[in-house]
Amino acid sequence: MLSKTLQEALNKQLALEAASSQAYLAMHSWADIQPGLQGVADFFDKQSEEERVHMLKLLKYINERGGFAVVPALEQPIITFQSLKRVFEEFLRHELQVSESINDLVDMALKEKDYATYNFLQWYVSEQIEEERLARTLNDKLELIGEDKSGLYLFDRDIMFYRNQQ
Ligand code: OFO
Repeated sequence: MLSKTLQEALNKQLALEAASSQAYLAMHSWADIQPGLQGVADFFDKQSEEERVHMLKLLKYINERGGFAVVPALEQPIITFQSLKRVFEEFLRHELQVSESINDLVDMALKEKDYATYNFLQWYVSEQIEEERLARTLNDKLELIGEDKSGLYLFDRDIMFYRNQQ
């Protein structure tokens, strides 16, 4: 049975995963209406779906352990961006925030000696390593490309390839 504190903390994480899904859906929509960014649009569509899966995993786990998973209210994420670079900076910032929150949860589970939750969270720990690496790689690439149009063309063309490599 989950403690009240852990239940609340896991529900906060559930809300953060839902917020990630919304944030990436907004990035998808922004990219979708920019000329030539279909690859980026598809990338964020997939990222958004994946975050929903992360949220659902938490929902199932909280309920399975005798808690009550709370579906959060939707907040509007950032919907418009000055540049592609800003989108990916925001993507990295978001993933770093998620990693920090997962680490705090792991810490809490250990302190409470809730090894089932500790074990459950390991999946998220590994996932965050991959997500952070992907976000950093893409930011580095954009830094190199700068304003170079052919570089941006290749970035958009190959982005799904980088994602599938993770
Ligand atoms: Fe990438 O945020 Fe979920 O775990």
